[in-house]
Amino acid sequence: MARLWTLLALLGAAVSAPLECPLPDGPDSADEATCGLYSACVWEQGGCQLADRVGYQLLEPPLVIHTLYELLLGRRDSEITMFGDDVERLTVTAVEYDDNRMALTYRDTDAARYEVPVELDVPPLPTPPPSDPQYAITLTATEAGQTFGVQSGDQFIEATFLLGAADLYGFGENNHDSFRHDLEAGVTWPIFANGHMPGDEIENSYGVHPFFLGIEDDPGSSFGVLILNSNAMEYRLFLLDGVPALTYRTTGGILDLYLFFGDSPLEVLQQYHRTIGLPVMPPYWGLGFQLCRWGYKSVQDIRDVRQRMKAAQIPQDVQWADIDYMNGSRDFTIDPVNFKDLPDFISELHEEGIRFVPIYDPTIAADFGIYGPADRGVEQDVFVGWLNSSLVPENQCEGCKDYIVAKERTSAPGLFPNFFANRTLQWWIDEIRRFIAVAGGPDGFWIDVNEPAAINTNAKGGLQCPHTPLDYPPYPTRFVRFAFNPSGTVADHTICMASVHEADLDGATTSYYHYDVHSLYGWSESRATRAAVRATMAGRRSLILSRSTFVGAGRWATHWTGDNTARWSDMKRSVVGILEFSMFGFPHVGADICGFGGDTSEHLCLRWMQLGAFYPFSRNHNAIENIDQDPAVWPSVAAAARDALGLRYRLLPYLYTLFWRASEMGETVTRPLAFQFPSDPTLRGVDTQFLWGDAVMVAPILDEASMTFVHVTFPAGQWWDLRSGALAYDADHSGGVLYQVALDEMIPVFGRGGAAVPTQRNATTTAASRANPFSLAVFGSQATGMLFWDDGETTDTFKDGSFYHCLFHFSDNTLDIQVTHNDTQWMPDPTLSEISFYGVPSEPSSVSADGVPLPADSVVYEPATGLLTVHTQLGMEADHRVVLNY
Ligand code: MIG
Repeated sequence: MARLWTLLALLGAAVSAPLECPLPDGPDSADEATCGLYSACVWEQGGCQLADRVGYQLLEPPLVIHTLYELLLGRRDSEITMFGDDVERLTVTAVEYDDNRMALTYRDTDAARYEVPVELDVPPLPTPPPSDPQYAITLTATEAGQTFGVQSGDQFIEATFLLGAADLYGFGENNHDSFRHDLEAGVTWPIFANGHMPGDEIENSYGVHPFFLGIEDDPGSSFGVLILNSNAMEYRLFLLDGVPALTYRTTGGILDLYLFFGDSPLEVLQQYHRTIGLPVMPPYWGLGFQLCRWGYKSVQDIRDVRQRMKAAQIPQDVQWADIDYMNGSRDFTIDPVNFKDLPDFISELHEEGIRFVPIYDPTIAADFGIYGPADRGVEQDVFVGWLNSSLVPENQCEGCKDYIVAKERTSAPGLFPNFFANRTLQWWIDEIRRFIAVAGGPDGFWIDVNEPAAINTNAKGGLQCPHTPLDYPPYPTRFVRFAFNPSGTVADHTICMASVHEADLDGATTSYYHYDVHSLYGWSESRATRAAVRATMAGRRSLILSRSTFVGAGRWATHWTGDNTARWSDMKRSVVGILEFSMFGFPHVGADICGFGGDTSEHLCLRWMQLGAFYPFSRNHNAIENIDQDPAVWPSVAAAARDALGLRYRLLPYLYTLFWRASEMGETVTRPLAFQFPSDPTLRGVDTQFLWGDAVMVAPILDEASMTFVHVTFPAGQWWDLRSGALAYDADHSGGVLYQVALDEMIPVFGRGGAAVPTQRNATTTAASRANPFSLAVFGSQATGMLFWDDGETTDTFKDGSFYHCLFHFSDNTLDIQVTHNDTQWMPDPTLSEISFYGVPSEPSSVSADGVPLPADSVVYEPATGLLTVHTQLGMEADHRVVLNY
């Protein structure tokens, strides 16, 4: 049965509660005089509110052509306005794509406007009628004269929607304190790519993801909404007369909504990920532990750290290098003194089976004559330019032409590659190829500060943006009012909005104002860098880590949550960030373990290493001024890291299989309890624990006040403690258990009854662990699971069929291993050498494999826990049956 989900374009008359007028200086600036400046606002009951007659009304009866609905709207009262330049007529279209997806778009009927150049994977029109739609479009507005509370001016659009759910998640990138939105608090959050380090403020962060999800009811019926817009925007989720509502404001483009409906939050996310582009499959080594810091003084300095990691036997797969390795912070250069032997070091790492990933900033130093990338860039005209030459400042650097120039870290002023142009793409690929030739090949690319960041814009000593409406829009959003926007402008910490990107990537030639595509800078650089990987790395997956992201960039890049601080509160918030990015289609995501800014402490770092061992992207990273915090620094942290990363490395075959499912089917890897168990409303607010897939649950310690205990919430079912092998919880309802966890103990991690989880003996690199035989953990009396396995390195293995896949099924004391695909020419056939059955009530008289009883000493039963361990030698190229005989 189709569920009714109500998305109401606010009907002025239908809602009795007043809506706040969007005063440019914020609601706190409201006084009668200010309010009186806007004919769209009225001063009532001590507040500045939108007048009743704001909005649009239906001009003609709606047009319905099969799956397409079209409504023509006109302004309700053309005498009143907020900021002028109102769009006179709006065409609203609703399109039914299929059973789970529809779109709702508001366009200016009479003029083309900027639309986000990110292509979504939706069926071409006309679509056939959905057979079993999970939604219903009801046209209540059949009468001419019906009003719509959308305001649309040239640089300001506002709409308020009533939502059919109070459990709402998503929207970013913001540093939310909780995963579920607090509608009572009803905070207005800005969204716009911004390079400021996230703090405790209400601020917009690095990336832009105007996507949110609501869980409607107890069974878990859910919806998702993407508002495909890239201009500076803000949103407020709140209660309007007791009804969950969203007020959305943006400073340009159009209102372009994509709606997703499903029986569960996970189904909705799957629809969303399929639509925006499935996430990239990381290389296997990308799931290993990674170490970085800003402030390595030399190659020898990194070698020393590497030595102490080895001595402490802490797993490590990737060594990173920050801007320290560069000569004068210039991309594609190597410090000729302290990092002279970087190429040798990269080969040393490779010999050990360890990968190397260096950083790149987008800013290209204007050091003409001594710096090839800048010379070639100018020659090929690859940089972002001013809107027109009259805006070029008088002190423009020599040779900088009409390009926009701003300072980031480089000694010389910087130019900004325009990644929307094909010529820039060619130049970028060429520079990367040259660097690989010199350095001997980084394995991945860390593309930093691509909001893009610049220092002191519109403040003393920085780039000054001209007073045009692009840099000074009438409603600049809440962004300009947060404490760390010192200039109080939209271009704070970036380049001017009045600059231009020529674009010819997808054939059509056009040009975009930076104003419109600012938040796509990281997206476009991620795309260009992925193209460079394809062009230079011969079929290897590589790894691209991007700070700024936009809808769909998960197709190309991994994300980390940026410059956190070494505080317990930041560690706790990191779980929210990871859950949000897995909603946004970035399953490979992590936070800087032990904290980036500020000195960490032994205990914080210990608990953070344990949590971080379960970040999908697991990297310890630190800022330049701070004490060393690699896990080998303290014996206690080293021990904790060995244990936690040991478990991570054992679980990697399972984690890797989840990544395969994410990249092929749009599933999530890290999940909140609420999304996996949506029929239990008591789990909706849990954001201090998370799941890997549906089988493994991590309960980290996140508070200093409870440094040695954790209160674990268990969803209904059976859960086994992976540390002891004992049954931890068994009930048909959710519940809580308090765990004491001494500082030298591992945080609790659980396996879910019903799951069969492939594992592998751990080692200190994935190169080594991948060569070990497999194991299997079977939880409970009935369980299912699967393994996906390939060379871990080559692109498109699934598409090309060069992979291994099998299914595990356990019931009636019988485990079946069924091979579904086996093209393993690229590696020796995998072997299964150990099976752990959790929760076996009594010792079997014998265990047989393929009908042959195993020797008694291959079977170990622990009566105290019910854990039965079976040692086998099963070649995984063939099907097998293992039976517990009684
Ligand atoms: O202006 O490259 O978020 O991870 O260590 C700071 C130095 C630039 C910001 C990144 C951080 C990195 C730092 N970068």
